Amino acid sequence: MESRPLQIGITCFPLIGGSGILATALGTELAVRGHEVHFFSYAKPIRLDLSAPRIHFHQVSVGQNSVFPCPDYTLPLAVKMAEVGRSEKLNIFHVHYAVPHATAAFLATEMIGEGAPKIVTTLHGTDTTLLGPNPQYRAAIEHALVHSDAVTTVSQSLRQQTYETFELRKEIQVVPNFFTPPTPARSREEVRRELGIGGGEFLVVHMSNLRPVKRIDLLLRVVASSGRRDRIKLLILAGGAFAPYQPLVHELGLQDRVIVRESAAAVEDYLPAADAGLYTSEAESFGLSILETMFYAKPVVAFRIGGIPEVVSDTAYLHEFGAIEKMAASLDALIDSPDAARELGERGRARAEENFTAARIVPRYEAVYFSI
Ligand code: GMT
Repeated sequence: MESRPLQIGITCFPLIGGSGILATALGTELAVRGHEVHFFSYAKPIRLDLSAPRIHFHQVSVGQNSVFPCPDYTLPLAVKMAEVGRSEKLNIFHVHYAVPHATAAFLATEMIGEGAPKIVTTLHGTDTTLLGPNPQYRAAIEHALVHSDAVTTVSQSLRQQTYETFELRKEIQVVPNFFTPPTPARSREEVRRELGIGGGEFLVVHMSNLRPVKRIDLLLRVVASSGRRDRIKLLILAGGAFAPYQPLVHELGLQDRVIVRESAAAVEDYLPAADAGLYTSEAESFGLSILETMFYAKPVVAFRIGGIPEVVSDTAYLHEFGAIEKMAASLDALIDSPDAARELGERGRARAEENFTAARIVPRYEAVYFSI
């Protein structure tokens, strides 16, 4: 494979959410490998270290011009990408999410004209699953994909769904997500003390942005259905507001079982402190949080949906969507058999380290760049 340094523009959402986290990790790794990496977003991506060599950030202001009745992001983003694309002689625009990023990349390349960067679009889920079927967006997404030089998805499942959703006569490559577990800053004991976890209590962790697709209602119902609910503490590392779910916490009598940490909690501190991970999404193209949980050797219980089986294979307890009682029984089994739980967690870690490291995945993105 060719290996000269490239000038790469990465456009992503900056908030807590799988796609932005993955895009940030990818850009960071690419810079370590000698590429110049330019990030475009309306705010600094949450895990981006601006002091790292070869990392640049171009903030895009949301258009609030008084002549427009509504704010606009796509055009200012396209203009910024065109400006930097031209001045820095970018080779690649790698956009995460078709809407609006691939559309902005298309406009930017039209503005630049000859020698414009090639466009790589990575689909993370919502473009296909939520926006794809929506007639207000469908044609725009399809246009952006058709005009991308390469399209990737984060799982086979999302690739298949994308072909079923759009009229695409081009190859979609699957490049799975990766994760590099940071070293914890605090010990397991310290974190469990902070959380008030008593001896004999079993700490179940859930990390997500709490969007409706994460089915926090089912998450709470699984814990409420457990035969060992009085031994469980559920730690929710929330990338969104938890307040809307408080009434259900009370209805299920889980007030003293649920602990919430909102905003950018240090997952590398909380995951080692946990005993298992619980994920109840109704759709998940990959499940980056599940992969993060596996990297810290914590056994996972989840629904068998979307790309999750590709991530965990046989290293987790998977159940048909909605099978709350069975999920609760799996949690109980983990609580009752610490050795089996440890073994399952270790197998998850081995699978994660074998398949989903930066060393394995980043060269696959580089290969996509050089192929176009
Ligand atoms: O749902 C989220 O957590 C956020 C969302 C995003 O786009 O930021 O996540 C999607 O991309 C992640 C990274 O590829 C995947 O791990 C998630 O499975 C995917 N979410 C859904 O498909 C619902």
